[in-house]
Amino acid sequence: MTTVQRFRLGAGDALLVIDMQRDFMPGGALPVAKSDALLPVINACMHRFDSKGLPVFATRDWHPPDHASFVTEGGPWPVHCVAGSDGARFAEGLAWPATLRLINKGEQRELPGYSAFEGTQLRAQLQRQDVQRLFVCGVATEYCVRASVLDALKLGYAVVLLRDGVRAVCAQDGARALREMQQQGAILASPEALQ
Ligand code: VGL
Ligand code: ZN
Repeated sequence: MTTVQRFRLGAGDALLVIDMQRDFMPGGALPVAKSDALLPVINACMHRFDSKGLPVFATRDWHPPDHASFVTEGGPWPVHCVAGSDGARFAEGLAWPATLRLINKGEQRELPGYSAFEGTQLRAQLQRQDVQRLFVCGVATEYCVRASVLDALKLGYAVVLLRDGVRAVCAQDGARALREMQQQGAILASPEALQ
């Protein structure tokens, strides 16, 4: 028998939504398969946090046009999420809370910018709000979700990864990243387990 772990949300908890932008949706410049299926799951999670007065953070991949990760610059990725472009806009259909805290990342040309903590004010903002536990969802599991989760764990945050709230570019790499994050201390939870 498996026991379903439930999470009672309260002070010290925050939701972190990673890179739910058009370029990562089906049809975008760097599509993540079935990432649009995350929209209702993430909307439900955002509503749950917001209705309890708990903070919701959202990251945007927000690159300069000559970012070093682009194929045009010798990097691995198609040009994506150029700051201010259509592809960098949030996916249609997300019900953001009025109090959404926005974090731009990947703004420095030479840095990969996978992690929500790299070159951003996220940690300072979390400290200001006394956040100790982060619930994480978004894309892509094996890149920006992974890097953000591993950094959060290193910084001492408890991390709950929302199953069905994340999608990978490559399913196999995504599964490996999930195992790695769990090994490093992240807990995998179903969004329905949030109370
Ligand atoms: C991402 C590849 C390049 C992500 C961002 O959001 O996971 N992946 N830039
Ligand atoms: Zn990127």
